[in-house]
Amino acid sequence: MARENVLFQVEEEIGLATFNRPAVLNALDARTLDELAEVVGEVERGAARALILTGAGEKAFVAGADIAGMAGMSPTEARRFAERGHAVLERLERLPVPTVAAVNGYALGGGCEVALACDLVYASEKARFGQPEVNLGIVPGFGGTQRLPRRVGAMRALEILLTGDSYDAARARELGLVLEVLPPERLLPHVRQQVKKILARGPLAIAQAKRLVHAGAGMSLGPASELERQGFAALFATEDAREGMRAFLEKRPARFKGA
Ligand code: CO8
Repeated sequence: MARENVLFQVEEEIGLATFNRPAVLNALDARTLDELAEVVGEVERGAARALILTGAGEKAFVAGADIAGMAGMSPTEARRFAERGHAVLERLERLPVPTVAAVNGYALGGGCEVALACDLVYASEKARFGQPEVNLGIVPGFGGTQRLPRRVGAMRALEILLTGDSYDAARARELGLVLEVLPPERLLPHVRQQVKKILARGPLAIAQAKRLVHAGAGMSLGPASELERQGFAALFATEDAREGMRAFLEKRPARFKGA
């Protein structure tokens, strides 16, 4: 079946995935999660050197899981739905290339959880963030109770999760959910600019930095530091590390090959 709910295009090696159900503010149903998994699969197979995620339409990035689809679920069906969401967001998080959420509007519930699974989050002035699940009598099921405290700290996460409040972009930045807030028309150009800057660096080093941050987050400091020592040493076997350091000493820009 052709993909409709998540559009995907690649320009200058940068993938752009657009959640595309504007009539329901890009809410995530099972098909949308499957289409996102397909897009992540394409990037895993080398389709793009970075992935930007955004939402179609004026109003929303993703306004959450599809409540109409969830309303009649049994606990078993809810568990399967949560497993589907977790699986795709874990694959998104583990991509070796940088992932960036360009949050153009509502990022609520599952939408906020998608942003939390991205490496970097930029927002338009129109964005709103929140985990409103408690208003529905449920809790986040796509990683929000775990990634949110890791990103903003336990107390801030608990305030967000327990009140169900939503936060404008400026407040979301103060909370640590967002790096920068931009006028809507500047959001994607700015994100592309940031991505291009990253892509000019050594790709193996970028993949290693991502891997170390994510793998180390669940470990205690001792084993995590050992992981860093291994990752640091491993890069010294690459041509890119030789080239990067030689280029510095020769006062010229480095030419990385990803090898
Ligand atoms: N699911 C389904 N439909 C939605 C959703 C959603 N999450 N959000 C909006 N829509 C629909 C509306 O029903 C409406 O449809 P219609 O035009 O047919 O009435 C259309 O989108 C436009 O929305 P509104 O008219 O409500 O637009 P407003 O500008 O008035 O309000 C809001 C915008 C504030 C974003 C409002 O739509 C809203 O509160 N939406 C729900 C937000 C929410 O609660 N999100 C969290 C959902 S729960 C969740 O994400 C859990 C994730 C983990 C799941 C784990 C599985 C077990």
